[in-house]
Amino acid sequence: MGLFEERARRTEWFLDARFGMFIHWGLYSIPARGEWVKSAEKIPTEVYDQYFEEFNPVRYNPKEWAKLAKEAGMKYAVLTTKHHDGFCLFDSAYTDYKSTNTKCKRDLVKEYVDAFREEGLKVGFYYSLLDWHHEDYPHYGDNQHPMREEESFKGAGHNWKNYVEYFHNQVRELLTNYGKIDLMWFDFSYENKNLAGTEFEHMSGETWGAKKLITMMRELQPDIVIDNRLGGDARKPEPDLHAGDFVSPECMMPAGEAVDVLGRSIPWELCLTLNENWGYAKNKPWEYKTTENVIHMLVECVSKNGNMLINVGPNAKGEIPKESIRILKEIGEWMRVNSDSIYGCGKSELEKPEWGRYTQKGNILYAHIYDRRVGSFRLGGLEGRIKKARILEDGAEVRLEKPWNGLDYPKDAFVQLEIAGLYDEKDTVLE
Ligand code: FUL
Repeated sequence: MGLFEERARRTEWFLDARFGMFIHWGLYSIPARGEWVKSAEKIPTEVYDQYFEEFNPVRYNPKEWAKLAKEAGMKYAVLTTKHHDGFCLFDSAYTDYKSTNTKCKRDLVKEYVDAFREEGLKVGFYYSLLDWHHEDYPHYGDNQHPMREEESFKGAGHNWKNYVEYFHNQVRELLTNYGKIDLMWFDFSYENKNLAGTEFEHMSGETWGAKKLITMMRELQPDIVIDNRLGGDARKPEPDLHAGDFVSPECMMPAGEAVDVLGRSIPWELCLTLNENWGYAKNKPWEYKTTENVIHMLVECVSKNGNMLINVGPNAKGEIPKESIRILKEIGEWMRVNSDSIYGCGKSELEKPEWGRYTQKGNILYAHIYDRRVGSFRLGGLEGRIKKARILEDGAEVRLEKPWNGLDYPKDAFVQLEIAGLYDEKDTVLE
């Protein structure tokens, strides 16, 4: 089996799931100014370490998080096991900078894995390739490591090999000590955007020892789905070993589906914040996206063959912000009656309609009508092809007006239409 086929096999559940929860949590939940705070505010390590001394999330109850994710209709989750600040939420043998050494003394990752698994969700790990705590990681822009762009990335005074060994060891721990792990979300970000166009712009798989890493990962967890942030080209007909199983656009809706050079669909996932930050910040209610907006983005992703990973940033006590909970519960209400139009669905060959989006599963077309004020719609390209139309939420018949296949759609009802029996069994070509 070629890499392309293997990827298709591995990502089957992922593509079916379509919707997941991202969780950004760590020491930065204490300053509550986002997960980049150490670098953004140039906080020296001794000062930042005060948060390490203090960290004690007494209300951390991942069972509640898992219930919420499930209620929202999410099928998987991804937790930051280590973000850029280097703090580990798991009991690593390779560092003291870990949750088990804080006041709480808990392996937060273990509890997360157990809780989410128990709710029947797939579990994923986020792991940052950056590390502002490790002495061999040459970083740029904070007080201790002022910008030294003239140095090679491997930087004088930093033993890059040691760092690579360190993080490979941690990945091994993560994929050995917690049972079956479904997804690995590596992250790399430029600490200084001025690096664009310099020799540091493109971190190659070689930088991360990616070949060796992926080989080890596949031995430990043959079916694990891995993102694309280790570098490598996923668009090649035979993708690089470390190119990853899916593309990971961030907070920016792609114009269309992701395809390789042969035009074949590549799995992708949009990760998105509910507010302005990934890590906890004291966001004002008006800084949150509306529920309707998030649902539209989910539909948009699916209509382009993509997934959506919605972020929550629990606070220092271990709680997901109330505003995020409210939005997720509202999404859950929508998913309860409309999830057939999401799970296992993908792009329709029909053109994007003006009134909303289509998603499709086999010969069932889901018309997501956004504009609540209009009572009837003309469905271009479907003349004579619709056998019946029903409202997904309540199964109510939608009147079809021949010969145009216009739909007499009830006003003010924000629901999805399920148009079943779109074409004959053999007739799979849409005009
Ligand atoms: C970025 C990171 O720098 C952000 O902090 C966040 O984790 C996001 C998902 O990826 O690259």
